[in-house]
Amino acid sequence: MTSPKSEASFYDNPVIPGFHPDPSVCRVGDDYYLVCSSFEYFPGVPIFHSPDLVNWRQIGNVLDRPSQLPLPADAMASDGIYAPTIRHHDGRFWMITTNVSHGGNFVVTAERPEGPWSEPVWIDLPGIDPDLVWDDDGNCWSAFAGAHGPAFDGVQIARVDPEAGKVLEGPFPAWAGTGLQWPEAPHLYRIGEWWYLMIAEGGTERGHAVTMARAPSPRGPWESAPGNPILSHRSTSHPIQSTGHADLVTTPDGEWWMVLLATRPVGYSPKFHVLGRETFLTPVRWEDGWPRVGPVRLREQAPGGARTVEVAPQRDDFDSAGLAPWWISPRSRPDGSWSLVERPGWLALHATGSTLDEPGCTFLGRRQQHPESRTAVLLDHVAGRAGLTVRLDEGHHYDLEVADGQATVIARIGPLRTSVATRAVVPGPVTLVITTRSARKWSEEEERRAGLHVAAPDYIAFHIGEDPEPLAELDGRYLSTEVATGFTGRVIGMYVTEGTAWFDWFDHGPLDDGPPDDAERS
Ligand code: 6LW
Repeated sequence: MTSPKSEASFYDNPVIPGFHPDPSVCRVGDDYYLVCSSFEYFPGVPIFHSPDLVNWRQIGNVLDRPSQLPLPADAMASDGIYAPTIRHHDGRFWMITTNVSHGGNFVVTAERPEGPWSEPVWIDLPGIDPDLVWDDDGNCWSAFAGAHGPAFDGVQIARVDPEAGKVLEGPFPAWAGTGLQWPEAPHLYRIGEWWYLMIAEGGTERGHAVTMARAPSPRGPWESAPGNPILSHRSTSHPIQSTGHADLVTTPDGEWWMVLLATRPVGYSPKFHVLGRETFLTPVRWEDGWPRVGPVRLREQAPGGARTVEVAPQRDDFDSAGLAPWWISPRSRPDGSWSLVERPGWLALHATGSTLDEPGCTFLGRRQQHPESRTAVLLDHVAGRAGLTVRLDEGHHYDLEVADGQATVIARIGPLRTSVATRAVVPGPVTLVITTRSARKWSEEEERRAGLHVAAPDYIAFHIGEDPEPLAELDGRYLSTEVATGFTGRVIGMYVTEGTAWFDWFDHGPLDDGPPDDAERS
């Protein structure tokens, strides 16, 4: 149910919060479609629809069959599917991306954006971040980030047949950027008399930048934009950082917009980010034949025609025939490890023998989408070991686990695994709650007694039922990309490592009670 539509004059960034990096967007008539990287998670390449570039709804996943997403059981965290490109041409949707764990670059197509998408057509292009664009003669060109190294550290271009997966010409070196490290994320656009090549360089962390060149043809010669980088927040104190990996789109009225990845670091020096790289939107204006962009703002003037709509409820009662598209699992979701029919209205998860510390554990989760969030589940289990966890990967997760009639908070940080707190609970259905909060500070009295300033810029609290007193509170820093490294972001989900567990509902949304003030806690 959404509220009556009203003209939105502003929108808030990120437009797709949570770990949704490397966005690529296209428009078909009045509708926009956007895809993101998904790495080791299955299903892969989430696809979103928007009527206005501001309000996005996930309509499925492009790679929703194991045959489209072969991932070795031991695929490393943050491997798998890197950056995708989505385009619409000749009445079809085209998506090209890279499976760095199996096979490399491939293309899938679909008549409708929600699918079904085709089986992969593998294409013998090296490198990552492949793009697709067609010229007026029907030739298809693909720019991609060449394998970094002495041969050519930059973007290459090839003329391809994406239907057959053939390389028809090239690849040949195109442009190596302005000299920053890691030239990647290329997108080619035919605009007026020019071919524009937009890339990211500087690396996907704080040095990230968007740069651009143009040429009379995809074969070059490439002229670097006089104002490069056309966008970067590097070396600024801006609350939005790592701006890069962008794609351009026009509205039906001819406005130019850019989607890009960026992060929202928290804390002090050094800052850290926990939601991964998120999808942001920013306006583009053209001056003297080159785009001018940024700075990217947390609140921005909306595109013409944007509407204010209610955010869809984030609670899942598991009373549908299938799983909602935002549910993801690392590497695979084996048949038999989950069911929505064994106990109508309940999700059943069956252990596979693996634990959260290794690939193969039965886990179903969704991206954490709010810096301050509350996630709750109702768990019923007769015997076994199950719970709710917030994870970055097998080496970095905090678990609220129920087994043998007790609830235990467990912290796994790299090689260290610690049971933090335990409390007996009544066997039978129990509500597990994980909240992520910011700016947990000691009281002045606590700081005075300890003689030092202490703060947890991001922390995670674990509650049983509606107990206001947490079973434990853990520092969120250890579940950040700066600690875990990698390309993903926090995912919060249900798991079982012994026996079977039933979950009646799962609710994830912004924390509505705000961070507890010290008075509540002292
Ligand atoms: C992606 C590359 C990058 O392929 O990191 O931010 C890789 N840039 O373009 C994974 O996201």
